[in-house]
Amino acid sequence: MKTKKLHTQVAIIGGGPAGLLLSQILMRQNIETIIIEAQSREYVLKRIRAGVLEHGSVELLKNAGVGERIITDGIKHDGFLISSENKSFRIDLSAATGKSVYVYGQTEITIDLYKAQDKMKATIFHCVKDVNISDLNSNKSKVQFNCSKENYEITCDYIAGCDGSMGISKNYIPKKIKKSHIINYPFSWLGILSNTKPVNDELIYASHERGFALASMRNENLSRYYIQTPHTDKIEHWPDELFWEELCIRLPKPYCRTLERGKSIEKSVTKLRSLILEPMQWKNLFLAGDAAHIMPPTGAKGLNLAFSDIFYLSQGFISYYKKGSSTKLNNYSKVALKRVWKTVGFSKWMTSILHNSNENSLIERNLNKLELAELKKSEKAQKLVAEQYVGVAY
Ligand code: RFL
Ligand code: PHB
Repeated sequence: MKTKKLHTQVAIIGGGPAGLLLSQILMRQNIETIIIEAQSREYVLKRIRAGVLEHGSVELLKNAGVGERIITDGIKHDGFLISSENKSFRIDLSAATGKSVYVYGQTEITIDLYKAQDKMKATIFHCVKDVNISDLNSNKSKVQFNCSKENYEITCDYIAGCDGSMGISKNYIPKKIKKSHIINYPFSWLGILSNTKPVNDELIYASHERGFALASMRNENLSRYYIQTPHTDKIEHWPDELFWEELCIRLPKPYCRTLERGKSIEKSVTKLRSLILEPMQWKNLFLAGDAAHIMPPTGAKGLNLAFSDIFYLSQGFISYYKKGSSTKLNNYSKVALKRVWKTVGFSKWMTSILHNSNENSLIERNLNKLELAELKKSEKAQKLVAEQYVGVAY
């Protein structure tokens, strides 16, 4: 079979939010890109994932020409609730930081990005297979793949590995220089989406002796709820009625009373873990987003970190192609990792303090309760949480 040859400046592996946003920012600067994505577009657009956008992510998306619907259809949140021992207190984001976050689903962001990319006539291959990277050391790096039974070869200046936690890009960072830092938490999140009115107009992060629960939303008639479950639990163990019962127990009483229950339209289980890969660059290959790091969802940081990576990486490419300077590209891994590490601590803290499992000793549970009681009283501690939640400045 003859191989079809293509050329571009930046080849992007992965058409999730990180890859799409990178292509969007670069194309607006007349830098050529080609995206290859393992799944169909329908599949990518069906995934229900992140819900909270940091202030910086909203600004970045607006500057990339894809912020319009965040403002019209997203919901601005100036604070959120934490509950412990069935009583809640509020973290006032805007009073503490002057900033807010937006609740706007990753699914919607991906729709906006695909629309914008289509408008710019971006080249995007879907359902690609057998992706292979080579010649990372030369000025003609290669990405080979198969799509609709045709073999392709892209030669390019650079490759962006935006292929998420199951991608292949990270395998091309040589073992002898790659470091992986991993925390496996002893629990999962069971999440449901339902066509019901959200139980509160702000998110509720609930710590309870039976385990953590989160009340979130997508819009005024679409709720997103999560409960902590053991790794051994499967979706089949949690019919809707049982889920609502358990959620009700874990939420503070007044919310349990008003909780609207309905049929779930999506149900999924996620194992919680942290993973950080270092470095995020090898020769002409740059990793971004979940391809380089995974955060537990408690701090709502995964997508936001993917976007801050793309901010730094796009600045690097723009500086190289427009000013001939490689400095920002050479510093990409160092600069991006600095922000990643700042976020790891917050995500780990949020996860540890709010969850409860059999593996926690009584000492740990009591210390968590005490720390939450202190947080409730201390404006200074709340300010620190608020600053992290709205996002560390780029
Ligand atoms: P993605 O979204 O996984 O996209 C990677 C894409 O690469 C494709 N791919 C390949 N393509 C070509 N060749 C290959 N060999 C390929 N292998 C894979 C995949 O099909 C896919 O389309 O990674 P990206 O772009 O880095 O985006 C990261 C975010 O998706 C992720 O960090 C967030 O969803 C995490 N997350 C949250 N982040 C937040 O900032 N705020 C939140 O509120 C939040 N909540 C969540 C979350 C993640 C969750 N789950 C399901 C893990 C809640 C949950 C429950
Ligand atoms: C969500 O709405 O999916 C969501 C919100 C906040 C989180 C995690 C997930 O911390």
